[in-house]
Amino acid sequence: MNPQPHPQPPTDDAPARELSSLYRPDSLHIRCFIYISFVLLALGGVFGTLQALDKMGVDLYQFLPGNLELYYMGLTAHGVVLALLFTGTFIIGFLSLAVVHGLQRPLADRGLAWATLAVAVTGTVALLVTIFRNQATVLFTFYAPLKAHPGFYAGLVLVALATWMAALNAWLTWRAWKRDHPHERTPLMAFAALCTWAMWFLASLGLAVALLVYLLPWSLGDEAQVNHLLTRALFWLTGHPLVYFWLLPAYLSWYTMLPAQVGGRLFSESLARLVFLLFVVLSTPTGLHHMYVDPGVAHGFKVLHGVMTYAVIFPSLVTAFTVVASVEEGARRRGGRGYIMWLLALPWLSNPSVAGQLLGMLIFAMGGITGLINSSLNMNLVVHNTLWVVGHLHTQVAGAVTLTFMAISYWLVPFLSGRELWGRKWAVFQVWSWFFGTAIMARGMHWMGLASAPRRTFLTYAPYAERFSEWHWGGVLTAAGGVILFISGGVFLFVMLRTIFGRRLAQPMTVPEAQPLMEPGAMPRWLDRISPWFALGLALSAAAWLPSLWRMAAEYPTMPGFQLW
Ligand code: HAS
Ligand code: CU
Repeated sequence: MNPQPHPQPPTDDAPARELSSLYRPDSLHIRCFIYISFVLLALGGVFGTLQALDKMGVDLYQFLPGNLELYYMGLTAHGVVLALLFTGTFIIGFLSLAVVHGLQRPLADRGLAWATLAVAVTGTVALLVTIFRNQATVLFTFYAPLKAHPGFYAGLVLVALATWMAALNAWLTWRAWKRDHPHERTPLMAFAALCTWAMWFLASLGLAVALLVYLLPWSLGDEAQVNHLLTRALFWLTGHPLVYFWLLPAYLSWYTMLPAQVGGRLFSESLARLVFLLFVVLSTPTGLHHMYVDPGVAHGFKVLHGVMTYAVIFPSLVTAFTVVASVEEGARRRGGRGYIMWLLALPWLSNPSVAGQLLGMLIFAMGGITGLINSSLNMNLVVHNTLWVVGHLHTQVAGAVTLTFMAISYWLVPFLSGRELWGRKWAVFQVWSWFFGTAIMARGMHWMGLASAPRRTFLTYAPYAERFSEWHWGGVLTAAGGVILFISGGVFLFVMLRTIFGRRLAQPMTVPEAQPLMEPGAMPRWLDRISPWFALGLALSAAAWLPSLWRMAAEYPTMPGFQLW
């Protein structure tokens, strides 16, 4: 494999094909998704700060009016709005752009694209209304037998449907492209987006069954009882791969965009494709690692899912190698030298889009290690249901994923809106403060979790809390990190607002797109096909889940629902 000559000199703002009329048909609805995601980020973030302060014994809820004073309602809002809605809306917008740019054609069905937006907004409104009317304080995992208003489950159905509609549009666009280019390989950026959609479609079948067959009819009163173990398992069938649905768009950026942004090339396109395909196969047969301590789940299946979880770590380890190698190549082209000192040649302080993604990767490596600990069957017994898990999830989804989404926004919003990025220095401050805020908050949470502090608990008024003096400094760090994140999130939204309503760009921008270092022709054909891998993923998931689900459905007792609020 010969390295290809690199046509352009290294720059911070990556070169790419310039075809602005290409994006015009889809630009508005993509922008709608991205801007809605920002509003949701602001809404969900406020509750996060209040929760972080509670860990230090500070209760700001008491000053809020109406239902907003309710901790567990706020916790539900925080999880649903950030983990499900902010991520979902940003991802639909961003993956749509990746498909359009990757295939160099507008989305196949513009009507479907607008219908996707309408369905997503309707679902979001249904969720927000039921949560804020305090009719759905069931947290973002909505475990039965906690019973929410039917509008809550209907909202979830609509949001899931919107993701399927976006996936369908991506697939229709690819099919039309394939008709015109029967012998060409799918360009990597589009391929990565399509793999993400394929993985998510397979994964979300569990959620669809849980909602449509069990939870919605039960909340409507058609069924008096619910099988809570079965619906919880169905939730985790989707719930674990859901985290990869958040992660893979970040990977898409790290693989196909970031190398160009640092003036380098993608180390290996074959490895990149293999990573995305392995996520299609391995993401779904893993979710019982969230139920290691649950009774009623056969031990052998817990072990199997544990082993499969270790298998799905492999593509992330490959990513650590491939992406860092690509970034290193860029750094060396910028004059970086030495084994480690090349890192200094990266634009840590001048390019917020690059710095944010690099910092996201750094924090992701830390969260990956805590993920390894969680997935070990016996270690999990120590950390399950403690604040440790909350520390882990914040390094991953608040750290790696959200920071990467913010970093992407620093070029994406100017690109889509045709406006100059306002306040580059503020943006640099923002990504660094988000990094430190997440790291400090997660440090506090891990610390408290190891000292047995429970998750999902209003600790300020927990009568036992004051007996645990080891929680004190962990709580202070958690609160301090939460406040830093609040400030950083505010700066992000301010920069975005000033950008959206700011000065027009002097020159049109382009989408950063990394060229491969190795000859693309050397890539084997089997790395260009998704359907055999999808079939393998389906078979593995069926083997890993169906016997357990069958037993739960047949043998586990059902019970009526209740409301704790
Ligand atoms: Fe997790 C719980 C295991 C990844 C999110 N996880 C959660 C929950 C969430 C979540 C939200 O096995 C809580 C759910 C709830 O409410 O109950 N997780 C794992 C494992 C991985 C993992 C093994 N999680 C994620 C990702 C998330 C996420 C990604 C969101 C985006 N997780 C668990 C388990 C539980 C769990 C158990 C249940 C715990 C319990 O008891 O409840 C792996 O996929 C992680 C692999 C990642 C790596 C890191 C690779 C590093 C890279 C960066 C390279 C950069 C470097 C720096 C080295 C191995 C790719 C170079 C620097 C430069 C600047 C150049
Ligand atoms: Cu998981």
